[in-house]
Amino acid sequence: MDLLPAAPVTALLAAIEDTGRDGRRGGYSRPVYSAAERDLREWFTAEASRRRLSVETDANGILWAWWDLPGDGSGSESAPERRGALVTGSHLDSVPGGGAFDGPLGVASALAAVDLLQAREKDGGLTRNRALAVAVFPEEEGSRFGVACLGSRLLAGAIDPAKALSLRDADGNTFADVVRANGLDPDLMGRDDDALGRIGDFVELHVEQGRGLNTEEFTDAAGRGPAVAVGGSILGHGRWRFSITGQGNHAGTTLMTDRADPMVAAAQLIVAVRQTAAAQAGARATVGRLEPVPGGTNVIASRVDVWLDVRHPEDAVTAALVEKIHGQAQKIAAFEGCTVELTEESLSGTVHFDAALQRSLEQSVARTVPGAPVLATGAGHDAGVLAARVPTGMLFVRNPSGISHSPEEYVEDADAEAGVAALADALQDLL
Ligand code: HGY
Ligand code: MN
Ligand code: MN
Repeated sequence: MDLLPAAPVTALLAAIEDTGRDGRRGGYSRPVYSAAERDLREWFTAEASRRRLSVETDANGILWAWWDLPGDGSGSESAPERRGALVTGSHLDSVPGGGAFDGPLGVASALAAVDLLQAREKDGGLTRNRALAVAVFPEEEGSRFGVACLGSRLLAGAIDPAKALSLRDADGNTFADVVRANGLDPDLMGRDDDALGRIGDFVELHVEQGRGLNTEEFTDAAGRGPAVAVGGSILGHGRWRFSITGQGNHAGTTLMTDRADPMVAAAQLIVAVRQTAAAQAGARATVGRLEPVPGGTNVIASRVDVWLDVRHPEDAVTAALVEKIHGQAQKIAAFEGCTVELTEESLSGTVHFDAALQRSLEQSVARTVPGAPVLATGAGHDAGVLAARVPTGMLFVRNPSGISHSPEEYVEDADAEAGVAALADALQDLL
């Protein structure tokens, strides 16, 4: 079998660097099932097929590219054995105006690692005892339908399919309508024990999204941190929506004393969120999205929706923070003559990765990146959702900017290649 020359991961990423560019926000906007994300799925399917992986889409819209074990040569090939396979991969959807690496780096690195492993197998340097799959999970960011890791939650049974199917995007399209328009059957969505049974271990490589690898603890004299880290845990996180209702009115004819302005309440709430989180060690709370209705310059809004993202290592503290912020919102709303309603949109507890898998990753990665640290991440990942069902682990690749969910997210070529080498070694040891 003539193998592909090992594609540098930077070349794989270069092929999609113009897909889903956002001229207004900068960076990339690749919502799930948008034209841009569909183009990325096609890119992935073509690259996987070039590597002779067999690509399938499951009932939840997850892509699986299978590198099956060689047949027994009898020609009577029964269905390939895939139970307990080794799975790697990530996501292709992005936040609005996101960076080039959050998601695609893990997918491209998995393809590049397959190149290395296929070459090692051809040279007799790799014996495989189980199948390998590269998976792509839809709606990891929850940017279109509001729930993070929607695809892996459906697979793992971590969300009621009926709730998922009723989620709506900003244009009012339901998830059910959108998946149907993309060739899926909404009635088949939900926990998939057959698919879960095919995951023996899941290893996700991802760009480091904070300053974890750039702190003095890890950087050398030149200020360079290690190229790769092993994931230790994922910070618990949730999303809530505050709907503040006031009295919509005319900006010119309504005296200041006659107003019940939800925008003013929202402004006070945002400041209260920052103060409450800053007073709680280890907490992070963000309002990154606010939608006034109707949203006219000369209109006092009738309603303002405010989305809150709260994260903390202890789930009980996250819950207490949200409760406190809810109390503040109610006081602020009453003072402004408004009412407020709180809705929880998604919630994930703090996850500690499988200890045995983490140890295996540490040993493998040490061959490429001696002294690679174990890192807790503040970002959510499909590996965090799947951890409830199968052993999962993560590798992080150095991001010198320490910035993510922004066009400034960055990975140096040498570090990206080190990530592929580390992933290939980790997968080889697990195969
Ligand atoms: O929100 C997160 O932490 C992840 O990027 N979805
Ligand atoms: Mn991500
Ligand atoms: Mn992200």
